[in-house]
Order: sequence, then C-alpha cells, then structure tokens
Amino acid sequence: VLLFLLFVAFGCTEKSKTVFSQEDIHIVPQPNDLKLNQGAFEFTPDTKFVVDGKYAEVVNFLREKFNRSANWELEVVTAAPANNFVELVVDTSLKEEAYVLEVSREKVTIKAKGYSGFLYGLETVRQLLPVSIESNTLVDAVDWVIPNVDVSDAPRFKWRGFMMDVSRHFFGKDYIMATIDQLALLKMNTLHLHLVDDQGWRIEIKKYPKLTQVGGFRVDQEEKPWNARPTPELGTKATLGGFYTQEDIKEIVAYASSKGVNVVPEIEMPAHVMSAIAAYPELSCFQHQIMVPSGGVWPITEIYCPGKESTFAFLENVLLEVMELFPSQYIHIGGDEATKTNWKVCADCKKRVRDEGLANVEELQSYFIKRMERFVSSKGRTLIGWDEILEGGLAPGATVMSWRGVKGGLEASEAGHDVVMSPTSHCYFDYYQGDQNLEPLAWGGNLPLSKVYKFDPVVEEMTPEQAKHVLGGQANLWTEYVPTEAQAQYMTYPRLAALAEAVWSEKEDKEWLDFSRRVSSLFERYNVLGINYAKSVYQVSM
Ligand code: TNX
Repeated sequence: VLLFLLFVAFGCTEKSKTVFSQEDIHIVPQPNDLKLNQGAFEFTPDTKFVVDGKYAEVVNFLREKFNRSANWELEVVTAAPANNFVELVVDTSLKEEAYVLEVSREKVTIKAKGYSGFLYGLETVRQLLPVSIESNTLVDAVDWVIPNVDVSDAPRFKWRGFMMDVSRHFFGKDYIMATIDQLALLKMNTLHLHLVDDQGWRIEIKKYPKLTQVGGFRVDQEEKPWNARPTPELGTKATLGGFYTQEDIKEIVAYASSKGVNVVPEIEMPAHVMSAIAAYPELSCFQHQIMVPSGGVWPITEIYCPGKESTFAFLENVLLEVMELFPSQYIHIGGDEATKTNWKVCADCKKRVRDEGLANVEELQSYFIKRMERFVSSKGRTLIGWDEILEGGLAPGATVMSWRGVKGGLEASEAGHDVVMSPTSHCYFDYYQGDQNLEPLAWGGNLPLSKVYKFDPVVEEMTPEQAKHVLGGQANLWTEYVPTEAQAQYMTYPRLAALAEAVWSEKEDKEWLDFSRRVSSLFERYNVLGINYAKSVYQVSM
C-alpha cells in the first residue's frame, strides 16, 4: 500500500513521463530564458492547433512529423477548445523573429509578431519532444510529452547564415531542401548559395543558355585536386555536372521561405568565372577558348573584362533574371581573388583606366564593383561581396562579408557599412575538424567544434558603433574536397549547431560543457534523421 501511494504521489502510475529535470532539456541554440515548471503537456490524437488563417502554414511541418511518426492527423482550428491545444497568438510588442512559449498541462501557447517567431516557437516544441518525432515511419510506445516551460527567446543577430558551394561539386535540389530543414531546426535564417565558380555555373539563365549547357558541365569528369591524396569514399558521389533550372530555384526559394530561410544568390565576378568564359569566351579580355576546369586553378587569370561594355550588359542581364527569382534584399556578387594579369595587357582595360581617370589597372576592381553596386541598388536591392570589394574604396551602399579574418569587417564597419562576419578562423567548414590523419581529405586548417563554438561576430576591437553594423555571422562550406552528400553532412554537422548558437544565443548564455551535453542529444535526433554528422564533440582539446 505504501509503495502504491508513493507511486501515485510521484506520478509513476501515469502512462507518460511528467517529471522532467533540466537535464532532459537540450535545445540548440540555447534560448535566452527558459524556466522549467512542474508538470507536462501530452500530445494526443485530439490535440488541436489553434491558428489564425494567415499563419496556418507554419504548423504544417510539425503536423507532418506527427503524421509520420504517430500516424495522427492533428487538426487545425480557429477557435480554442477547452484544453489540449497548441495556440499561436500574435503579439506585436515582440521583436522580429522573437517568440514566447508557455507550456502548461492544458495547452501550449506561442506568442510572436509573425511567421518566423511562430516557426521558432514550434521548432523549440519540436526539440522538447522525444527525438522519435523525427521518424519517417510509425514508432510505437512513445509518449509525446513535453515539459511545462516558460521560454522567452530572440536571436542575437539577424543574419544567421550558411553558405553552400554548389559549384565545385553540384548538390541537387533535394539536398538543398534537406539542408534548409536543418537550418530551420537550428533557427538559422540565411542560405547563401555560391552558384558560380570556375568549376561550374549552376543556375539556368534563359538569355544565356550556354552558361549551364557548357558552363554547368566539366569536360574532364575526373576530379584532380592539386594536392590530391586518396580519400575514403563516403556514400554516393555528388555529380560534377549539373545545374538548377529556374523552376528548381523557384521551388527552393518557396520552400526556404516556408522555413523562415532567405536564400541569398551569389553570382561571382570578376574572377572565379571560368565556367562562364568557357561558355562565352568574349566575356574575357582575349577570347581564349578555355574549358571548365575540374580541379582548382591558381592563380585565376581568365576573368571578366572590365574594358568592354558588353561585359556589363551581360552581367546586368544575368542579375535581372537572378533578381526575378530571388526576393532576397541582398545580392552577392562575389568579388574575391581576382588576379589582374590580363587586365594589365588588355587595350580595352587600359582605355577604361584612362577614360575613368583611374590611377592604374588594379583600380578596375573597385570600378567594376561600384558599377555593379549602382545597378543592384537601382533595383532596390543591396549588394554584398567578399572583403576584396573594399580594395580601392567601397561602393556606397555595399555590405561586406569578411572572410580573410576580421580585418574587412573592422574596416567596413568603421566606414559605416554593414558587415557579415565569416572569418576562416571560425567559419570555414571545409577545414579539418579532428586529427588530420584520420579525417577525410579537406582543404586544410583546423576548425574543431569547440572553436566554432567560440565564434563571436562582434570582435573586441570594435566600438559599440561598429558593432551595430554587424548583421551577424555565417559558416561557409566550400566543396573542392567535398565530393558526396554524406561528406557534406559530415563537414556541416554538428559544427552548424555550434555556429547557430554563436549567432542566436546571448554571449553570457553560452557554455561549452552544457553545449556538448545538448549536442549529444542532437546526435540522437540526427541518428533518427539519418544525418551523417561528425562525432567531433569529443575533440574538445584541439
Ligand atoms: C577561398 S573564401 C575562396 C574560395 C575557396 C576557399 C577555400 C573565398 C571568398 N574564396 O574560392 O573555396 O578559399 O577555403
């Protein structure tokens, strides 16, 4: 009898777990405020989503998860029943992307200003649920219970980005969609697609079909990195050739938007464009007929010719189609690593230097970018580029992505420009994450999980005024040495989780040991999702 009473007192006779401790909570990124209360909310086949028509779509991802894992069709209604519901309440006093989540025995309430706040509230609910919620097939004997909590949460930065290089190796639409899902889970909101590089042009442009017909495919399908060594095969090879049709892009952009993710297109210029020149040699200074290279080419001397008006007409036409497809405020024009060898001996370039009153051919770089910036801003968009766009003076409305360390970010923010911080030191996911003898071939460098976790887009040298210009941070996955989807996942996860926390959570809420505990739970989720993450959480000391 005594035992029975004890059982009742501690709720052990109830079917579901209702007693939770802090250890059971493992949300990534760490919310700003989380208070654990007694009791729990249990999802049942009768749980309703109470949503105003305007936001009905936002709950669908969670309904789909319940549909697959529990085989329930949870209903969406507009009026709240007596209990057992998840309600979305518009609260215009909250900041953009912020949410408040209140879980009690009777109901779950999510307050937000709009779509993305609701989405993030629901993503937190998802992370409070057992990881079986991620299962694509029916799971038995799971109690779909979440602890009673009060959460108040908002991002530290508004640019929480991830760049995927789809040029060096092509990753198909489905992989991009799956990546968007993972970004949303971690409350990341920006996917930067590096659509153009020497090794492949990956976006259909109707006016210039050869860009993808020729530039989208390598003649020599064998890949030859210049420091090649055998690398273990991980899953199926991503193809070296391929491109997104405009229909694909529309699908990607629409899907991303439903996941709160803005897709920033990058159309490289003036260098890293051998794929375009292979298709249209007239874009270069000397019409050299070149091939789309398979491996890396260094230095890159076949670049666009800034001496010819036709080069700019071409780029404006390309960008018009790009802007039609991508609603993104930011249009990335690359701008990095242009070697000006050809410009120095090109008559058209020299004439341009004279006509524009420039000091030398080097200054054509900033002439080029400034001209493109005028075009982009005339269409109401904002130009963003790698930090080389600072050279020779930055275009007035340009935003800088600082990759060669933080120098570019410091300089641009000092001049009053917005910046996105993406230094190689903390954000380059093509670097090794563990012992280089054991890891698959990578670009070089060392970037263990613990170092990504230390990333802070605001650096010490910045004044408060400069810090205001920091839009946020971004991780980049360059794919010269990433030939398969499984390897792309390996390089991306869990480092993306560390980066997500660095750009979402408040600095004082970050704690490495607690993060590594929560990442272990994320691994269980990734196991169910079938994601090939690196188990590098154990590489703490590197
Ligand atoms: C530099 S980062 C590049 C890329 C390479 C990367 C490899 C940047 C703007 N340019 O073209 O893929 O290094 O880490």
